[in-house]
Amino acid sequence: MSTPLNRRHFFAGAAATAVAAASVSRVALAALPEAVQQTSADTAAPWLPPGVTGAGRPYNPVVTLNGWTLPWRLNNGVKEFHLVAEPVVREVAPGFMVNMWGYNGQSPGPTIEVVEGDRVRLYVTNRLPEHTTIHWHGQRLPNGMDGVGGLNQPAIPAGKTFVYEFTARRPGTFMYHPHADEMVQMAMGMMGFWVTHPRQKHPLIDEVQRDYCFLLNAFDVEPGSMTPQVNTMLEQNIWAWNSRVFPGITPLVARLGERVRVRVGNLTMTNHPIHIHGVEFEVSGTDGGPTPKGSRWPEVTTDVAVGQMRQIEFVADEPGDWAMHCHKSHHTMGAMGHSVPTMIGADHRGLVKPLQRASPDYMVMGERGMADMGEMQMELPANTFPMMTGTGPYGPIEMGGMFTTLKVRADQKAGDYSDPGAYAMPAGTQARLVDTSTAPTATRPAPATPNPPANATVRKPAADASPAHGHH
Ligand SMILES: [Cu+2]
Repeated sequence: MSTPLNRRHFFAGAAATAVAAASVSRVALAALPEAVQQTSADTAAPWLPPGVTGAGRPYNPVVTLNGWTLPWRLNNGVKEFHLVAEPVVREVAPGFMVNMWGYNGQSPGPTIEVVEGDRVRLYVTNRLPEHTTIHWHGQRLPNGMDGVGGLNQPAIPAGKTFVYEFTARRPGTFMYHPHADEMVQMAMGMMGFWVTHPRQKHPLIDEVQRDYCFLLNAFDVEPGSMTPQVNTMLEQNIWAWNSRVFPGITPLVARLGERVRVRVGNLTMTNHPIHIHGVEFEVSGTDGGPTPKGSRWPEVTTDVAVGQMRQIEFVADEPGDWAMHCHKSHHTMGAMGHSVPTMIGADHRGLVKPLQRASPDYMVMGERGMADMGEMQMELPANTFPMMTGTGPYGPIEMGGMFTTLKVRADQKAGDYSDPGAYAMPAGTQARLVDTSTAPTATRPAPATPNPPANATVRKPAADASPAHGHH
């Protein structure tokens, strides 16, 4: 692969293990395809099938944030995949590990990437301690392949392998997830992305130079523990993109002027307004397929509701490091107890000493707001990531959770996904401190005179004779 890569953020391991059809013997083809495993939470380089005929028209592969694309093998014209449902340990942020359930070594599972019209065969091996299924969210397929346990198939027992087979009939953005003990299995991180590229030039699907995808997911992991609470409905404390939180989420990178697509799926239990700074985008597709061009309008935030997918597109025509995040401010925070009181404006300095005698770790939190938390690096239980973290060239960013950056550069090479570092702002284009030593003292207008002008009509309340309530 000729794509220049930054080794710190990318690996090419998946491509190396792909099996070209020509090299697989008839005997080997009768066996299950290799279940490729991934041990890294880094973002993999885009994966293109190596020299396989019948792969359909060349397409621009997607890049899964902090994820990877599952290699397939071609067996008699059928693309064969092998997913293994199993317990995994996911690095959610550097040094912060969570026990999850996922596929092939990671949560989320690998992205499945195929071309419209492909015949697809997916083996699913269950290494969980309980039964499972996979539902191929949004696909047109035979009813018996839809994966709802009990309704469309018996669930896959622990230790067994089922096979799903169908034709990827329509191009678009899809997801997969269990439809058996869903509440537990999704709370534990079982989900993955699916992209079907158009076979021919499609009137509603534009060519793009960058195509990113990620899932919105959420977990409830008590500070100091390693395993999610699966019964939590809404009060999760880890708001993640592909089971990663800022500053652990890879930035989206683009060369100035490139057209960029971002595909987002929501498998949390609440909606997420996804907001990008610096550009306007259009929703070019939903879970139901590409949107008619006349229905698109420019916006800078799009809400992705529970179970939905949105595909947005923009031209990256403003250089810089642009914030990209969920606009629910609690979703750009990290681990936090639910009972932190608001202390803004409360002077509780006299209470600190007695409290610290009882509880030596007690800290004064937030009497000037919570920004101090970004600098203070509190003592936290082991295996907890800080509430607000990530440092930019100008200080703490005070963000965690569902936050990353869109980095647009004139000198980023086509196909180069490596992090270009911090943006160098042209002189005179940054907000700056001004000298206020010679500024006039701020004055307030005097309170309104109690004597109204002679020609005004005033109605006074009869019972209340006290002076007008002025400003204090
Ligand atoms: Cu959100």
